[in-house]
Amino acid sequence: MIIDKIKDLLTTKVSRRSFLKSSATSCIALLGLTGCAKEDEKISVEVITEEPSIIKEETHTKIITPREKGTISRQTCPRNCPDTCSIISEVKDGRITYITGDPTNPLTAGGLCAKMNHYLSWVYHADRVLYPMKRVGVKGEGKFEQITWDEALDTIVEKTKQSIDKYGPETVLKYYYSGTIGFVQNYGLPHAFFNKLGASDILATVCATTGAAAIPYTYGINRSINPEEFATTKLYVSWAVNEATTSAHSVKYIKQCKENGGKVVVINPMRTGITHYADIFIQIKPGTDAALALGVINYIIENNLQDQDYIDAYTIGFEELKATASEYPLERVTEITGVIAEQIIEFAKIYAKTKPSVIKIGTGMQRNTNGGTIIRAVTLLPAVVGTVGAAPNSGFFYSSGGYWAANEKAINGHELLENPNRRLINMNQLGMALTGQMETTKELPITTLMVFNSNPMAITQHGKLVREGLEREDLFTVVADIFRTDTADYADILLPATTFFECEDITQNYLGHYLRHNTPAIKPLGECKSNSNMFNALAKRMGYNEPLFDMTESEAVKICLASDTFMAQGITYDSIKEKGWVKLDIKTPFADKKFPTPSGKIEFYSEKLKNAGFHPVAEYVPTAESKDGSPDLYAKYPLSLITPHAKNSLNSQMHNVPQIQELTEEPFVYIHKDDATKRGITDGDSVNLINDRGTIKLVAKVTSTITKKGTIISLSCPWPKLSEGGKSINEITSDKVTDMSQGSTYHTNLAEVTK
Ligand SMILES: Nc1nc2c(c(=O)[nH]1)N[C@H]1C(S)=C(S)[C@@H](COP(=O)(O)OP(=O)(O)OC[C@H]3O[C@@H](n4cnc5c(=O)[nH]c(N)nc54)[C@H](O)[C@@H]3O)O[C@H]1N2
Ligand SMILES: Nc1nc2c(c(=O)[nH]1)N[C@H]1C(S)=C(S)[C@@H](COP(=O)(O)OP(=O)(O)OC[C@H]3O[C@@H](n4cnc5c(=O)[nH]c(N)nc54)[C@H](O)[C@@H]3O)O[C@H]1N2
Ligand code: SF4
Ligand SMILES: [Mo]
Repeated sequence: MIIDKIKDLLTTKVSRRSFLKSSATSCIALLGLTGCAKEDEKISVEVITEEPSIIKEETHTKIITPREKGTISRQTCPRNCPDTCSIISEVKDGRITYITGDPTNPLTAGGLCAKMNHYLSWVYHADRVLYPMKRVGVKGEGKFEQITWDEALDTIVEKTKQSIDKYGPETVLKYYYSGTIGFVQNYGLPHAFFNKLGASDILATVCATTGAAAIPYTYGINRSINPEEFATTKLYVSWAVNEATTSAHSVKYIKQCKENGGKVVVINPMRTGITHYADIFIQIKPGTDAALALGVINYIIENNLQDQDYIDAYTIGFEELKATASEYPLERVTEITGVIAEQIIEFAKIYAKTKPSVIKIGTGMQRNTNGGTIIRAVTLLPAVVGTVGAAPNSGFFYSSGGYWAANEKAINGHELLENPNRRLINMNQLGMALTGQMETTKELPITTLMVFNSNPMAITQHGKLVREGLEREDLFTVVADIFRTDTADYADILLPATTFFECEDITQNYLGHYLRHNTPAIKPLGECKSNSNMFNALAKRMGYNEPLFDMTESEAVKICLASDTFMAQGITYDSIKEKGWVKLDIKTPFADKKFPTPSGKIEFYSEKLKNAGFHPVAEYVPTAESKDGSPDLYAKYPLSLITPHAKNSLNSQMHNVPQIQELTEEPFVYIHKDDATKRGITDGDSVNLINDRGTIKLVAKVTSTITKKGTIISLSCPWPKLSEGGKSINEITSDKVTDMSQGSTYHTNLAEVTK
């Protein structure tokens, strides 16, 4: 029986190799009900040929071959990806037979990225969780049995109420992040249930809050230029970002910039795809960018290359900046950053003299214990050369998230929350919280954990502690997911979530100015429910009867659209549903040179920063795990480990899709040839990556260009159960938090590699 087959698949623990084999055969076995994309349905792809080889693999345009047409509908890729592609899908006999990027949308024009070209194999994956399940094996073993929705909801209600009776509602912890990032299915309706319940919330600082906290000290508010303008700028600085991997559609604008005679500078410890275009590649030591920024500012000021008219008119604190920057002469900056003086000078000159220019402030450098001070230092540069607000293609880009305008607060039930001071658990320290090591969990333990839109066993730092927490027999865990992830293996109740092809939503880019709608292409598979529908069902089973809990997805979308911004631009439900997307009218940021800082000017010197306990201008602070920051630890673990995102996966998603498995190598670590030789390691060796948080096994990739001596790189976030020894990179990453906003520090790790 097919259902037995699915159960079989759901009850076995798999190694990566056996998984590969089993997925391939189970796809064939299960075609028809769950089904994978059939061979003959595979979409032919034509690679954009003029792209350089490393980028060639990223975006694809499809050759649309003549075929029998089905029903067309429009979706939006809701992964946590800046591009938020518009998608067109075709359905025949209730089944999606074809997908493509919407060619009418300028930003995502046509092609989906290499990974999401395989969306059909994801939707119709044989291993999808299609029914509610209850755990029948030990925690983590992955043995489940199908149950009804009634039984699932009743069990959750009973267990949750028992916990609440004993400890109060804050014993329940909601854990979510960005599995899907629509306003309804992520930021909106699911939260109403937790607000009504009064559950502990998470401090959702895993991604980019550190930079978002730092920028306002300088400019008062986060306002980035339109990224489509990268194409017309004269100098594009890629600072701690890996565009070709993490935002495939921004590459075309950088390419156009080059074709228009513009220059490109890359500042990154890792040689990224975009380095192909770089006029200058500054391969910096991780966590040292504040020193580089201050050194460049010092060189500019010493050589009188700054835009003094702009500085006089629109900034305060220039004298303090000058004095602070003078503490960063070339020799000192070279010593800290590992960047030679000639390169610092070359960059300073080109940056001061080329206008317009744009710094793309990436999220990489902020994921360090000193991340806030780094971003603050980098934000000072555009003001020194007077680029902010000067033109549409001038200044900086951090994120378009500052322009998000949906009305999701009207559907998240915040008004139902009785205790606005409910406990907040930093999501970066889930392991500490679940094991009672966090101060606020010592007296009041977490006894019920409800996870949706997240896979903490793969994505959360210090995985060993997370696992210990999830293994607790007195913890009742509910996981809602599309697949039986590592986290799901620890669930007492596993709830089947829909994909975005099966529910409705709206989204906005964090790269660009587009609002997009997502129409369900097909009915939910099996007994899957969208996040909004499942948490509403749970709320009603708890006895909550507020109207919010009867709200449909369409009603929720309509409320989200009823925001002042959207209404002022004449956007209606019907219009966005029909076209799928609309470009918002957003003006050039800071064109009026008004900055909502305390002084109303750009603040080189910030009293606010000083009051928050930081250097009022900027400074270089060593990271908590580095030669200067922790010499003893460095003596034991002399390699700096950074763990950026991977090309063929989206955080922990797509790793289990057969075609992606074929594309992806075993989890590996890049190590410089000198570091490898010193340790007797050769390319392809199986090695241990070790620090005080644990040990994982990886394959060594020996390189002389991708990383420099002293820095090792391993990509995030493979499924532990598809990795050697059942552990992946986040087993050993740091759960310390950043200086501003208590964000994640995935790149602040010292480690050692042994054969
Ligand atoms: N294919 C793919 N795309 C993705 C994702 C994915 O997992 N896969 N994830 C999505 C998500 S959630 C996000 S937040 C974005 C992130 O998008 P990006 O910011 O582009 O990605 P990251 O990989 O986090 O880091 C960017 C770069 O920072 C560099 N870096 C690390 N430490 C430092 C440092 O101290 N200084 C400097 N100068 N550079 C440093 C890394 O080498 C890396 O190349 O990507 C999104 N897009
Ligand atoms: N080492 C290291 N770790 C990192 C990072 C790094 O740079 N280095 N980056 C971090 C960053 S920036 C981020 S944003 C986080 C991302 O962390 P997460 O948001 O947890 O990442 P995802 O893997 O995208 O999604 C988690 C799960 O959501 C499920 N999902 C997808 N759609 C739905 C849905 O509609 N409903 C439900 N219920 N589930 C759904 C997916 O199947 C997946 O298992 O990872 C972080 N982890
Ligand atoms: S992951 Fe990003 S680039 Fe790929 S299809 Fe989705 S939005 Fe587009
Ligand atoms: Mo992220």
